[in-house]
Amino acid sequence: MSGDLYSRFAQSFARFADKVFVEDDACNGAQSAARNWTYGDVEREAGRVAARLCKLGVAPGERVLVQTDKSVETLLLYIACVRAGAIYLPLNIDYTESEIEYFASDATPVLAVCRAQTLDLFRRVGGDAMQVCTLGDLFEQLTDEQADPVERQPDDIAAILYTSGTTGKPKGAMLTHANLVSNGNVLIDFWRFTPEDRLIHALPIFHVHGLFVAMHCVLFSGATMIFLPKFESGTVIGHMHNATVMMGVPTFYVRLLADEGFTREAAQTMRLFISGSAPLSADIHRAFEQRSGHRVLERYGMTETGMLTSNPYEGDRRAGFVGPPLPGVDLRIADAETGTVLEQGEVGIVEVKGANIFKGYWQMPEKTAAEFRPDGYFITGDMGFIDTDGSVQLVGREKDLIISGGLNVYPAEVEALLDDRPDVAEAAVIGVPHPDFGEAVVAVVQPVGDFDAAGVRAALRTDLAGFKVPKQIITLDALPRNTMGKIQKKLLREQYAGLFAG
Ligand code: MCA
Ligand code: AMP
Repeated sequence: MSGDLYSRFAQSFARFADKVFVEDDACNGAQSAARNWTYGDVEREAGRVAARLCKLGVAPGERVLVQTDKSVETLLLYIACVRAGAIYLPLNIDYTESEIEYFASDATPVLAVCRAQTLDLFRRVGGDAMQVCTLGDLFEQLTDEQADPVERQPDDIAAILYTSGTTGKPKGAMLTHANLVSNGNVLIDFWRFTPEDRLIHALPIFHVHGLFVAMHCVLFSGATMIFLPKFESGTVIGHMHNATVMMGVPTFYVRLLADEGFTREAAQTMRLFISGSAPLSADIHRAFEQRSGHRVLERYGMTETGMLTSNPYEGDRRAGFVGPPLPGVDLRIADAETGTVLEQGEVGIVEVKGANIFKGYWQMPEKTAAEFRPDGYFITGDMGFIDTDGSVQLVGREKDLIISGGLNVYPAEVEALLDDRPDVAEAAVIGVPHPDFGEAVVAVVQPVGDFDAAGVRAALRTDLAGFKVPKQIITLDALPRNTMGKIQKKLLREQYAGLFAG
């Protein structure tokens, strides 16, 4: 049997052909009507979409850029790309023209699939080199023709997902077929997925969490997913009596707790709640257990690596810990500067190795090399330690990164835009505790002349996705600096820690 991703999908298509794979929620928008999709339906449709991709000239190894709403059609497009041997490249629907322009020029896709409202934008951005069509048009052009699955090698790239960095432009993490197959197989085993499972899917499907962790767990195990357009606590609670598993970012758990409809009875049929992408506070972990009787299982991962650690399925799920490394993952703690491996209990940078670790950054060999140790360990940029029971606790990040509602914001990107403005002398962008998003983006600026914070936020929104725009801009006569002249972000974070409290 081939080790490529579609072959893994095909096992489920064959074994569970008549079983429901996706229960599409009615309100998924224009593309879909509410309906159930069996594994057989999905395989057939993916075959038709793959045939259309071939007609459009998408050859194995070519990139397909996708910025579309969450829908079953988007999911089918993903599966069809894998079937056609193409490289799937999903984008957050919140990305703006300048962001999309960069991804398109960097990844040089042969085809972009977008929403009707951004068709002109994509045509502008792509020029002659990239074909563009809307998801709706793509599906209208389908015929009964099926394309056979294209065999790929385990080391071939299945998807590229962009992640920003502390400096420079976003980097495209190349995820191979072997990366995705190995991680999916480990997870269904570790989290005990069976065909009887029914997963509430309320995450976006342009990130590793929603597309690979949640969706592959369902597809690999022959389970069913209740496919919701987005997280909305009332809707999720409404589906819970008929579900067994939910995966979410900590904000999902905060919002469930804020909803009085979330009770022990509501969660009665659930067997597992999984949290990741950002730290789940020990307080939320405890409050959730008190309310529902469930101990959330927290796990830790990255776009570049897939899932790395997980609290145990059976055994103690420790609040504030992300658990021991998953089977097949080698994890060590090292000194950030020297790379010396540290003893158990010592705090350092988390480094990892395993079949799930990505192939490198798209066309950035130097950046790739810089993030691996000579012995092949990938340097995550997360700081933590390993406890006596082997469980990992993350205590911070070496990288200057804010995680807001499970989405990464690199301060440098926002600071560069602010620093370019004539009404800003200098800016520091920091993350401060936020009751809903975990951390919120805040800008502290030294203004020049008249300064209109609301106007600046609106201007930033034209260049930045909404989640990156500072929730608040604070003005100061001068930014605090240390003796070396460096802005003291730590001091600012302490000073504004209570900004969103209460
Ligand atoms: C939306 N907004 C946000 C966020 N989301 N602001 C900060 N942080 C966010 N995460 C902005 C909107 O642009 C809008 O701005 C305003 O906040 C109101 O949005 P709201 O309606 O509250 O947001 P929402 O639509 O309810 O979304 C919040 C959310 C969503 C449900 C938490 O962001 C979400 O689904 N996050 C999950 C992301 C995820 O899947 N992360 C995994 C990546 P305005 O009003 O100004 O327009 S990490 C990963 O994949 C790794 C591998 C891992 O470990 O999992
Ligand atoms: P991304 O680049 O979007 O894949 O985000 C990966 C980063 O999310 C990791 O490097 C961590 O900093 C963070 N992360 C993921 N899961 C957790 C978790 N359970 N607790 C704390 N941080 C997490």
